[in-house]
Amino acid sequence: MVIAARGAYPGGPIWEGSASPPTSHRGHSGRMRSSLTPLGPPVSRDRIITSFPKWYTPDACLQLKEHFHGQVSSTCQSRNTGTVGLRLSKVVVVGDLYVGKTSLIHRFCKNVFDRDYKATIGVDFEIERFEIAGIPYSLQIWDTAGQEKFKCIASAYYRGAQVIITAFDLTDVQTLEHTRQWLEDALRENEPGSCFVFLVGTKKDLLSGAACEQAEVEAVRLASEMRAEYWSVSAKTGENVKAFFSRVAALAFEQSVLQDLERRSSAQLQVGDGDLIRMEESPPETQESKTSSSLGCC
Ligand SMILES: Nc1nc2c(ncn2[C@@H]2O[C@H](COP(=O)(O)OP(=O)(O)O)[C@@H](O)[C@H]2O)c(=O)[nH]1
Ligand SMILES: [Mg+2]
Repeated sequence: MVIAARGAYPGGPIWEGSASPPTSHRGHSGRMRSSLTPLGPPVSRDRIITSFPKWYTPDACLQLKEHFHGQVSSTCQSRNTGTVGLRLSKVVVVGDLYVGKTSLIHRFCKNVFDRDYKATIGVDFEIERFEIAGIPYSLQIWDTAGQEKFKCIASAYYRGAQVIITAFDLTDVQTLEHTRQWLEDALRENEPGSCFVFLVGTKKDLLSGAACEQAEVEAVRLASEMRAEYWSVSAKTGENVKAFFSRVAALAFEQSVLQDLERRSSAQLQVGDGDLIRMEESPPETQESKTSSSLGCC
């Protein structure tokens, strides 16, 4: 598999991790252009998130909070989210062939379910723009290129992911058993503890309510072991698809804002430390002038 990468576009968004945009992007040039421009067209109404989206089941969820972190809310209100609005957060979708990964992405991004959709050829991603708590935010959702057939995906696919979605077919228990291995492969390419993990059971429409509940028991147990949040969805009917991706976006957004705040405060601390050392070394009468000149540099 070849992932074409030419690095960040000048003036474009900041690419999280080592994820770089492919140079040619099949069929999405219009979408790319708008998402690369911070002042692009307004996001569609159903991509506007104002309150924290809820989990699917409290038995396997990443957090039970119903509101944005207080610090995140106030940062968003004061529009002080730094570079968060310019970033693309990388989301990778993994799982066995035919579990419905491409269908899930297509349902969310294009609101279609195409039964005859051909197996994915070549690496592909979709960019979905959101507005969360008043701040623009984009997910870059990567689909595999059919390499999952060989149980081997190039490491560049996983690298720099903020979110890992492991998908399995609710009607095929073997695909659930394989999710642990997919997750291991994806985590190996990322910093420990840096990714949100989701376990998603697909094709919910093929099961009765009772059969779905039964399949979910084992899936929820495994999700807890994997420290993943569990969701059952149907790309065919669209059930839970939007709610699921809204949850992904909100969790990733909140983490991005908090990380940005942390980065900025530690940068300020470093500046402060430097001043402190200089102040100790300086004779008392020059302290003030040194402090103001060093702050002026920054
Ligand atoms: N009934 C049903 N079929 C689905 C659903 N999602 C995918 N499929 C079908 O499952 C097959 C594999 O889907 P695809 O998205 O190509 O799987 P991928 O290989 O994981 O990307 C296709 O025939 C899809 O039409 C779903 O939610 N419900
Ligand atoms: Mg596919």
